[in-house]
Amino acid sequence: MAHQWRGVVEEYRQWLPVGAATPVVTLREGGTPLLSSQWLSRSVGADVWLKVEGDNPTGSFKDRGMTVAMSVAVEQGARACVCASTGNTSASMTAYAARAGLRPVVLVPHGKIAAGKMAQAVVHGATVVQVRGGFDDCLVIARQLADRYPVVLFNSVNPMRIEGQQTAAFEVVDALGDAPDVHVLPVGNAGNITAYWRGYAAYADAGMTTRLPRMWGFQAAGAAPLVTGVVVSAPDTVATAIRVGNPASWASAILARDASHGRIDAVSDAQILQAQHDLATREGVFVEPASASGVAGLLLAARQGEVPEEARVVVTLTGHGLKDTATALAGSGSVVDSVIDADVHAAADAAGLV
Ligand code: AN7
Repeated sequence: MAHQWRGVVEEYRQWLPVGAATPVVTLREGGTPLLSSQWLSRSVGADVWLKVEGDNPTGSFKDRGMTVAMSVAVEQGARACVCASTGNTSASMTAYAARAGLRPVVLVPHGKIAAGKMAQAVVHGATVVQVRGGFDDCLVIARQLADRYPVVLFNSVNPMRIEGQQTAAFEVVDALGDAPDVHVLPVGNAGNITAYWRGYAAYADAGMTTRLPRMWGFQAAGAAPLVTGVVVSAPDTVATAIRVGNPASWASAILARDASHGRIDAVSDAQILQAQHDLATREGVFVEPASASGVAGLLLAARQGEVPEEARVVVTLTGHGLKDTATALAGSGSVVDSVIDADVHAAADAAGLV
């Protein structure tokens, strides 16, 4: 039989805290494309690659951590799971919970998660609780529920999540033959920048790479506590996935930034939406707004003259554009350009071919 990618636990078992007896709960996540970007390479004067994490089973990078966290939770006898989420963690946790037979409970900020993500949690059978508040309020409650009731917490404060998310860094190195010079990604609750840094460090320690990348994280300007150094009490951005005012992995994100001689900066909503549009029209890659913030940040750094010439740069695109079509289509006016009778001449006319 032809080879099939086995999912990150089997592909990277030796690097992960799973044992021979751990029942592997997988949707064959990981193994995502690393695409060369001609557009960005030309724009910033470097060798730019896109790690397309929207191609994971539930449409975001969260699946990498979820397979490890769910497998370990099942091994330990968990019956129910809970998370706070801006949408992707809940989409992923509920899918893996369905596969494992656990009962999923999700806490989301009322009215502030994209419709596609909400649909995923509902369809996978979750109990969805909308909280009047933001993600940070949801996370406080999720922690308290896990402390007081028989339910396991699946946010990235669960260390198994970070363990699994390291595999994205492993895949980048396995594809390129070494670590890049710069790794760029969006930052919200700051679990992923933590995970990539640990992944690169683990590979470097084992002699799998000759260098460590600079970690460049980008937050949305209205939700940029790691840039300003203070908690944002009312974060706001069109990129709802990274609408976080008090990141759980604050300290480890700062560590990744400083140890790598990197940076964490902010990009505006307008820059995020422009980058989303450009990725879709120039590269054929449709990402959700949060996922475009790394690209917006790389372009910003290039305008500031801070992208090293000829550097090899990898940008993580964290989630799929189909999760939030409302935001993608807002501002594009009518969805269709014209409506005609079923007639080839009318079609040619409408298409501007005559
Ligand atoms: C598309 O789903 O936190 O800095 O609850 O969905 O590791 O938080 C999502 C985060 C970037 C930020 N891009 O990653 C959640 C959640 C997308 C995301 C991030 C998220 P972290």
